[in-house]
Amino acid sequence: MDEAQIATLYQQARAWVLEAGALVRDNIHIPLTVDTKSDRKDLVTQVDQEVEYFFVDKIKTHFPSHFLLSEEGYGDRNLDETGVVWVVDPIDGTKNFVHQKKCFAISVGIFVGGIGEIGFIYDVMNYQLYSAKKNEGAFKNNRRLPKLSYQKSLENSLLCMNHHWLMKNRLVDEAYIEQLIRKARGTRAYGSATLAFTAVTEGSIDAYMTMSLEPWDMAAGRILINEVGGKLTNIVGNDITPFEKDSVLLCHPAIHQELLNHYLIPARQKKI
Ligand code: 2AM
Ligand code: CA
Repeated sequence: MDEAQIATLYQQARAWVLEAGALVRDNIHIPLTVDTKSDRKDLVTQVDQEVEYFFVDKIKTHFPSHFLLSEEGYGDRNLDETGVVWVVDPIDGTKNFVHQKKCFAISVGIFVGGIGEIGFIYDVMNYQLYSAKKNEGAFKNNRRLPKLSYQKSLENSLLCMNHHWLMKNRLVDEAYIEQLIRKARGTRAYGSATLAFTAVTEGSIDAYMTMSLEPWDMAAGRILINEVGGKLTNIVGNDITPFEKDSVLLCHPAIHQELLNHYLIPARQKKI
């Protein structure tokens, strides 16, 4: 795919993301049908399904040779990872969508031959569109986001993480996480993985860690974070494969090694 084709794809995807966001806002107060998936806390609504179907319909009509990997099951069962793959989360942060009607996002990442080329995360209720094209920078609406190249210490860092890290769990020893939280300036939890990715990209959060994300939770975000020089690995420091589930450590480059070597790797080893 050449530069002109990527540029056309970017414009088309951008228009669809904005259109899908407007549809969600128009319907934000309709009664929701809330179903559960894997367990009682894993929610899905008709809006998740309708937004996903919106993308399926658009992509299959305009780009019939492209593939789609998406959360609610309307995508392709067999992906050709060497082709063009759209990775879509129609609503990321469904619990926020249902309970709060804010702090959720539409996320679209486009990969060509396994390489992330285009990413969009749309904070729907705040009308904030984060976008990136590989090697052309990350943007928040029309403003280019600066590189994360300034000095940063863990003591001055704000971490995005949820309560699971401090509860007894199978992945890490909570005692190391307690030390980490004592060392950092503070913590936040947003309930939307994609909005945590945008927060690290724009430097309002310095590290985001989560025990498990699906490919659609991080597809667009990994393209954004690359453009500002952030670090993305799993919690033992390995690269994350684009179309697979993994744990996540996303952070400012200056604190990546310290987070891994002093806290996350020992916390993980204690459990193995
Ligand atoms: P979702 O709302 O699209 O399901 C909440 O902590 C964040 O983690 C949300 O971004 C949510 O995405 C995601 N999430 C929730 N359950 C998950 C699971 N079992 N595996 C991976 N990601 C999950
Ligand atoms: Ca979702």
